[in-house]
Amino acid sequence: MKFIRSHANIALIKYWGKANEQKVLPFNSSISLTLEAFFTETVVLPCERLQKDLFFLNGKLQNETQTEKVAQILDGFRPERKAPHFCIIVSHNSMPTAAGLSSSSSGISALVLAADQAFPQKPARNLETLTTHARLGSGSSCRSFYAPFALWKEDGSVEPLACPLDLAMCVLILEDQEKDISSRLGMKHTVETSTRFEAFTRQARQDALAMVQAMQKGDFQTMGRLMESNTLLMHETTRYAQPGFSYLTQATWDTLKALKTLRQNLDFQFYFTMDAGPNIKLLCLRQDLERLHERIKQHFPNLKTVASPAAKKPFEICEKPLPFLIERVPAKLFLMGEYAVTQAHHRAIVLSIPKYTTAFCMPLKEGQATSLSSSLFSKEEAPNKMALLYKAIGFIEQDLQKNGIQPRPYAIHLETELYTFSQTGNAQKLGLGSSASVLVLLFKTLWKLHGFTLEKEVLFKKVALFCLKEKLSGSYADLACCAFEQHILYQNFERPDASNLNDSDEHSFKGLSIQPIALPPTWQGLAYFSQASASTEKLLEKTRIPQAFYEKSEALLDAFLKKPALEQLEQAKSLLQTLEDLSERELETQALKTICAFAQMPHSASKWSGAGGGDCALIFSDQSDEIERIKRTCPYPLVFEFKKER
Ligand code: 2P0
Repeated sequence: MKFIRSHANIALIKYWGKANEQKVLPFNSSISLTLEAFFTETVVLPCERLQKDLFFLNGKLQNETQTEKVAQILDGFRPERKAPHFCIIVSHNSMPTAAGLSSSSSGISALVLAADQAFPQKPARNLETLTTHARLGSGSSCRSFYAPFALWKEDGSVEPLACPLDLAMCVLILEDQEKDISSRLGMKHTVETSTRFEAFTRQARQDALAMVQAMQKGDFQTMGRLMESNTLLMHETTRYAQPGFSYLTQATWDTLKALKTLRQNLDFQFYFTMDAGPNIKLLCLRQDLERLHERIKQHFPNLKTVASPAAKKPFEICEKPLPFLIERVPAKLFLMGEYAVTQAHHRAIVLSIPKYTTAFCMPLKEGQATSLSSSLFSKEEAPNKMALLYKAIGFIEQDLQKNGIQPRPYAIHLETELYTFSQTGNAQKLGLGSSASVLVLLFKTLWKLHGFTLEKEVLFKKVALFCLKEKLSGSYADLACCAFEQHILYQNFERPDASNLNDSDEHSFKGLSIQPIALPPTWQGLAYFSQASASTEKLLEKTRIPQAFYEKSEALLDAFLKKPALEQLEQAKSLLQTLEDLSERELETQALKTICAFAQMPHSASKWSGAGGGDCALIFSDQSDEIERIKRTCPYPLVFEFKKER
């Protein structure tokens, strides 16, 4: 995977205040030095299965506010902020974030370059366009497009600056915590209220001109002095804001004092500057960097320090493996045998539907906390469903340990196509087996993360054992279909004694049989969503199913396996209808009836799939024109189309 590495820049002459907030145009030109050791590496990965952007910074999934900032920048590059243009954004900083170490300059420039790479344009965007995008995200980031020196002018343009000197910086990290007042807010407050702001701008404009001249001449002393007076003036503006504030702390002032003493005793020069944080950056000639760093470490043994030469190039592409696992599991619909299959030794045919639940999983470093997030569930069901997933995670980790594998931390995010989302963002299940999909997916992904691709049957058994332990009802045919990822003939197993279960123990799955199966090659089909969700569990609680039902179901299955015919679907539907009286529930809802009525044609057949009372209805035909006619006229949402095999 191609990551963009972009370097942070430190201002020698500061940008402090926007003359035009919307366009992010500065009051005065600023000048910067781009640093080799301070960088951000970023990749933007458009992912068609995502329903929102996922932003991982230093291995942590970021919250909505942080993600929104990134999303706004991506909006400048992608066709639309909707599927299939949502992205995974993975970013790492080499330095602490938002601590006045200019992480935003490298962060935003890397993001802009990575977004440009993810959504290329013809003809390619030029540097001016890219720096404009960057500037809107963070003013200073537009200077990171040049190295070692950049000039950002009042009209918004950015250009490289010439200087014969080879420079470097030594950074003294007094605090690496995020600052209380962001530069953006601090700057705005200063512009609006500081009595010293105008004086600063006037002086900074002159400083910028003088700096360019000193740089051209290679006059290091003048450059250093200009840099120091400029930073002191900038920090003075904040103290004269109303209310006043300062990014500098007592530790900054104490360290500066000690540095001034130190520099009197050295036979080489260095100069200081500070940005929107208490940390101090020392500018020196490249040839003096190591000695300066040594002296600083001796003098301030308790401080964290980083020495960095100036960057030669502003950004580069680095090839790295994507620290990410993307796994998916398809959905299912019952073709026949539902209900009967809830009994051991009875069978059902379950169709695999290529609508996916997807896991995005990022391995983390030892000591980082595992996290689970998902946009899968409706608000009402989320707490229960998430609790079940956490239990599953516990179960999987125990199982890993039992197998001699130490579980590692990770951040996992789950997305699904098995829900529709209303305008209000509320989720509605499509009745395609989302609960089964998500469980199978979790097991599949977490084992993969630890280096193991589970065989389909092993995967099924592991998930089934967890479900047995949690006393989850049902036949588990849905789990099998999701694990096998193909149409299956499933035969249910005798429920074992839950106290002693083992996935390699045949006794735990007595009677189980899972066989892949194909639909007749001439069949075409449509699956429609009735726009209501149903629950088999509730139905089963109430209904005593007569023996004859099981026998008829098995006979139908045998007939289908011997010689499939469309009318068998109608027969399967009639059989389900017999449960309606027994269950005292409306199984064939008006919506299911309406959908099925579209199949009243010579070469078509229909049935509802699963519990009844909602979910989906299936229509099959061996005539394309009938299928086309139904497709044109049926007003319900089509969730999937089964194409004829060629
Ligand atoms: C600079 N700073 O020139 C100055 C000196 C901090 C102090 O540019 O509002 O994150 O996003 O344009 O670029 C930091 O401010 O601010 C900054 P926005 P940004 O490096």
